[in-house]
Amino acid sequence: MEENNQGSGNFVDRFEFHDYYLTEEFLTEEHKLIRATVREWVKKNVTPIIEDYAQNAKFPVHLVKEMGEMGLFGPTVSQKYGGQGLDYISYGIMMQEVERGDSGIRSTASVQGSLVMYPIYAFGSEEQKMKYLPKLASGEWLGCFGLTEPNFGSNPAGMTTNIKDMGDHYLLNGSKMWISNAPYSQMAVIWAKDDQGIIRGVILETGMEGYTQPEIHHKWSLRASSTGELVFDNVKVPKQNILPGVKGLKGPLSCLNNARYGIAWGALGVALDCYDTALRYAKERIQFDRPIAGFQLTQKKLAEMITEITKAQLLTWRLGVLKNEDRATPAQISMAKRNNIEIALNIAREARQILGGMGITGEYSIMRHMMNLESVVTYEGTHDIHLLITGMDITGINAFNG
Ligand code: TGC
Ligand code: FAD
Repeated sequence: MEENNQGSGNFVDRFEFHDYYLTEEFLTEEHKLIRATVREWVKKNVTPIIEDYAQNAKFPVHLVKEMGEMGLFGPTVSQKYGGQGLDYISYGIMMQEVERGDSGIRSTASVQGSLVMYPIYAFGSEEQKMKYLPKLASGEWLGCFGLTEPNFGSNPAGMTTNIKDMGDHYLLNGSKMWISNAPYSQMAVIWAKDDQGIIRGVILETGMEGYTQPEIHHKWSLRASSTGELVFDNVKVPKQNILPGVKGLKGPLSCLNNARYGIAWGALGVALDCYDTALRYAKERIQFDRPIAGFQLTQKKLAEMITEITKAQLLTWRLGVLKNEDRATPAQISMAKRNNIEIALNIAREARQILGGMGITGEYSIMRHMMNLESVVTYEGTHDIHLLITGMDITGINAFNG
C-alpha cells in the first residue's frame, strides 16, 4: 500500500473531487477557475505541512499573507476596499477547498472575512473602511471577533463586557473567551454594552493600554488554529472606533450568518476529503485476499457517505443561490450549517473505521478532521441551538428560554 506520510514533508495529496449528481454544471467558468486555483494552493501549501502544525499545536502564521494574496479574505467585499466583489457561491467554494485542507485554516478565513471585515464593511464609517479593510483583505493585518464571554456562550444577549461614555472617549471593561486568531491579531471587533445596555461594536487595536490577548492551550481540536481570551481592563477606546451603523444583538448575529454559510460549504470539504481517502484506501487495502472495498459492509459505509455528500452539495448550492439573491434567511443558513457538520462528523467517523488502525494516525487527514469538527459543531452556534432556530422558524415558538 502506498503510504501518505502527511506532514513529513514528502506528503502527496491524492485528493480527487466527487460530484455524483454533476453539480459542477451549476458553476460558471469563473467559479471553476477559483476552485482550481484554491485547490492547487491547498495541495501545495496547506496539506503538506498541516499535520505537523496540528500535532505541535502551532498556528501556521505564514499562511495569513498567502491567504490574503489568494483573495481568501472577504472576497465578497467590493474592490474599492481591497476585496474582489465576488458572489457568495465563489466564497462558498473557497471555504470548501480551504477546509478540505484543515478546519483551522478555514476558521482563520471565516473570522477575517465574515466576522471582522463584514461588520466594518456593513456597519463601519468610511474612515474605518478605508483604514482597516485593505489591510485585512491583503493579510497584512489579522483580526479577531469577540462575542462569546466566559459566562455567555449560546446566550450572547447576556454579555457583561461594557463601554462607559467618558465624554471624549469610551472606557472598555470585561473579557471575551474562545476567540479564534486572538493571540496573533493586530485588531479586533468587540461587542459590548453601552450605558443604556445596548450592544455596540467597537474596534480595538493591539497595544492599547489595558488590552491583552492570552492564548488558550491544550486543545484537542483545531490545533493548527490559535484561540485566545481577550481581556479589557479600563481600555481607553477613541469615539471614532465605534461602529456607527448598527445597535443591538442583530449586529453580531448578522455577521454570524455569513460565517455560518461559509462553514456549511467548509464542512462539505471535510466530508469530501474523508470520503475520498476512505474510498481510495478501501480499494487498495487487501484483507482475506480481496480489497476491503469488496465487502458489503464497507460498500454500505461508502454508499451512504456519497449519498449524504450529494444531498449536502445540493442543499449548499441552493443556499448559495438564495444568498446571491439576498433571499437566504438565517434559519435556512442554520439548517445547512447544522446538517453539513453532522454529515461530515458521521462520515469522518465511518471513514476512520474503514482505515482501521491507520485511521488513527497522522499519516491520513481523517482523525485531524474529526477532532476539528468537534469545535466546528460547537462554535458559530451549537448543533442544538441551530436545531432550536429551525424549531422556532417552523412553529413560531421560541424554545431557547421557555
Ligand atoms: P433574538 O431576540 O432572537 O434576536 C435579537 C435580535 O437579533 C435579530 N437576529 C438576527 N439578525 C441577523 N441574523 C441573525 N441570524 C439573527 N438572529 C436574530 C433578531 O431579529 C432581533 O432583532 P431586533 O431588531 O428585534 O432586536 O435573540 P436571542 O437573545 O433570543 O438569541 C437567539 C439565538 C440563541 C439564536 C442567538 O443568541 C444565537 O445565535 N446564539 C448562538 C451564539 C453564537 O452563535 N455565537 C457565535 C460566537 S462567534 C464564533 O463562534 C466564531 S467561531 C469562528 C471560527 O473560528 O470559524
Ligand atoms: P454553552 O452555551 O454553555 O452551551 C453548553 C451546552 O448547552 C451546549 O450543548 C448547548 O447546545 C447547550 N445549550 C445552551 N443553551 C441551550 C438551550 N437554550 N437549549 C438547549 N440547549 C442549550 N466565539 C467568539 O465570539 N469568537 C470566536 O472567534 C470564537 N472562536 C471559537 C473557537 C473555538 C475553537 C471554540 C471552541 C469556540 C469559539 N467561540 C468563539 C465560542 C463559541 O461560539 C461558543 O463556544 C459557542 O457559542 C457555545 O458557547 P459555550 O461554549 O459557552 O457553550
